[in-house]
Amino acid sequence: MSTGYVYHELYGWHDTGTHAGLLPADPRRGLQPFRHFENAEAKRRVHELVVATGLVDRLTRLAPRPATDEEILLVHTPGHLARLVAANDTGGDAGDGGSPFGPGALDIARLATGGVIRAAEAVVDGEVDNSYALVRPPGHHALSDVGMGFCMLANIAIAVSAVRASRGVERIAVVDIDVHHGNGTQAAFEDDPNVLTVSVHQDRVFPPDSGFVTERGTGAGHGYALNLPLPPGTGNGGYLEAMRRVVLPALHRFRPDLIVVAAGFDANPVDPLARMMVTAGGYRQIGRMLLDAAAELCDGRIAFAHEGGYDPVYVPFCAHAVIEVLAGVEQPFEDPFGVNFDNQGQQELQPHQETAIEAAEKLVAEIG
Ligand code: 6DK
Ligand code: ZN
Repeated sequence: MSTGYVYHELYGWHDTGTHAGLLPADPRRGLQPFRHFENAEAKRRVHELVVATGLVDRLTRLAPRPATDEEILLVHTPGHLARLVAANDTGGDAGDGGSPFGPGALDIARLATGGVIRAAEAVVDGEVDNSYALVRPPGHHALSDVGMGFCMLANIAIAVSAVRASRGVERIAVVDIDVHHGNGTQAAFEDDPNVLTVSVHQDRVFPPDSGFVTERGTGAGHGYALNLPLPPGTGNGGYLEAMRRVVLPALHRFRPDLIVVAAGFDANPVDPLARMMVTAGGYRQIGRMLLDAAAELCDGRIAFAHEGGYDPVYVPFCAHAVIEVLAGVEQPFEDPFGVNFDNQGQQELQPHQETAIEAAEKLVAEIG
């Protein structure tokens, strides 16, 4: 068993500046400078935990390389790339005013995308059994012609397109468990029946007007985009039921050659950007279910790419649990917060959560 692991110090150097929450700091409006929600801390501390517990010794380090123009243009328009190139000396914003970056950020974004490509290629080539790319900036909101939601380049969509082009992998399923809708990945493959995108997220958080269960892909891709918007407050019970009744059956019907996971950890109980309650123990079980599905469906070929997750204290335990599962660690490192978070009220499936799950469950049968 070997698990590929991508991390680069430069991921921590991507500078999102001083924002007052999600708005540019502005004393005239009472907006005090503060670090942007998407800062290095949570992700750097994931890496530090992976090193400090010794988990890193059980992983195969994979060095990322920058994604090329050719790879980026598999998903993005020349105009989008040109804008990022033009802003690379000065810094700028990826598109929505909430996705700032400093000088040289495109170089780091290329290394993040290249890291996800490396993680996927290593799995497809059989160099490793599975892989985890702990990258920054994130990617699942970036559209072909514009960045948004802290994302500059569509890391996963580009990696999926790259392994299809370079390795001839035909059918790829992307499972997005970030608490926000994976709108960018969905858009990239909207009309493509060979890429299944499944997104489980908190109902209408970001983008606030997408991720509805009625969004199912277009043209030949109809049925191959699946969305499960869950109500705020959903915990381990609701998420595991969503896995059992929607995500796993969808994967079994689709029969992918490779699974890519958009691993966001912002559905945790103390995240500043969402209102869910998935604990490290919950993430561990989700990771286990996805790994088992990969074993059954595609010789275990599964690559994880890190997305969101903003609490610097708790996110490391959530990601660490998933990486342990990938590496087949038998004696897991104990999540010290588990005793508190695992036993909070309404961790079990609630009726209104089940209603949301049923709506998506009905659509699974139509995946061919
Ligand atoms: N932005 C993510 O975790 C990113 O999915 C979440 C992005 C949430 C942005 C919320 C928001 C503004 C606000 C003001 C102006 C513009 C944009 F991509 C991931 F990192 F994974 O309201
Ligand atoms: Zn997110």
